[in-house]
Amino acid sequence: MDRPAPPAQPELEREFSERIAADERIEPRDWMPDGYRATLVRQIAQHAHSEIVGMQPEGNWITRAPSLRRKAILVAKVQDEAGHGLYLYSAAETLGADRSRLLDLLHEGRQKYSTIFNYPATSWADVAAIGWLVDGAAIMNQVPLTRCSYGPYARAMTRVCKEESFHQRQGFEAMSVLAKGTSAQRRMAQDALDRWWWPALMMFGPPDGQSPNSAQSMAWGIKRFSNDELRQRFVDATVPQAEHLGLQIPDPQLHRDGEHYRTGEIDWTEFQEVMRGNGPCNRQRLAARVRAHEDGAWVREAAAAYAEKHPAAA
Ligand code: FAQ
Repeated sequence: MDRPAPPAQPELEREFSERIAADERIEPRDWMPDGYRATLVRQIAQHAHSEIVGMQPEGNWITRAPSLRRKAILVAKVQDEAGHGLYLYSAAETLGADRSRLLDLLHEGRQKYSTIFNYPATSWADVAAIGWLVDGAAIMNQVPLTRCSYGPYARAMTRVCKEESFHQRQGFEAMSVLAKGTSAQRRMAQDALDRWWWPALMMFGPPDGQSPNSAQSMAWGIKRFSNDELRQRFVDATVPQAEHLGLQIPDPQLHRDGEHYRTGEIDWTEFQEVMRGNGPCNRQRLAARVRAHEDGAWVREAAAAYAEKHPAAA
């Protein structure tokens, strides 16, 4: 018996557009335009790379955490970040991407990771600031992604956001201990805020007029809010937290405007430079990542050999 002919391309495109308009989830076996698939692979890969490179600034402090309790929390947080990378690489695989190819692209500097992880964590207060500001910015950006039109990415984000919100709270708590501590501790906390504030604002990406991917990503229901909208939400949520801590946001132009706080101009030249590989730690971060990958080769080989011998357990 002859099989019915598959629907023609225009029909598939119309069906896809109708499903997006109806806010339905697109799943891996569904038809999707090539551009939609490529955009998701680009964003999810960049996000996964950010999680695993993002382990480095805080990971460097595990051996120097000020107490056993802080060390246990930090180990768990850094491990969570590795886990987030794994969910995200798996989500990219559902789109047909090859995980080892994505890692090669990262290691060759051909795929991006977040600019924020190219700044150094030079004191314990930086670990607190990363939790408070970097995880805070990450949640602001990622909560809307739980409603992303692509099912596997949205579901990964639901789990990631639960963990990130714990990370943010532990960062704020660690920051408040320093802010309420000795004058030296308060200085450390302020210094960390001074150095992480502007890079955290840059995490949301270029301003709306200079964000080439936003319009299409929003039309496809991948992004739900623009870069500037999310950045503004982060500023509005974080300024009162800094006031509560008794810390000063390092921006003389910061002012209240109705229900919002308006910041001074972000240095977009710095953002572009860091994105081009010229940030304070780009080379160091990539070299550490490549080294970790090479050092882990025996683990991948052992896992593959075990899976071959014991297919049921794989
Ligand atoms: N860094 O047109 P748009 C975390 C690139 S996870 C580097 O606006 P789009 C957890 C962008 O890729 C942090 N590159 O792009 C954690 C594009 O380049 P391309 C990561 C950036 O995609 C916490 C070009 O600029 N989160 O922190 C950045 O529509 C603590 C033009 O920009 C995610 O990845 C940047 N900051 O919007 C871990 C969330 N911004 O590819 C450890 C998911 C932009 O055209 C410790 N991603 N670019 O060559 C997103 O929501 C989006 O991809 C944006 C960018 C909003 C980041």
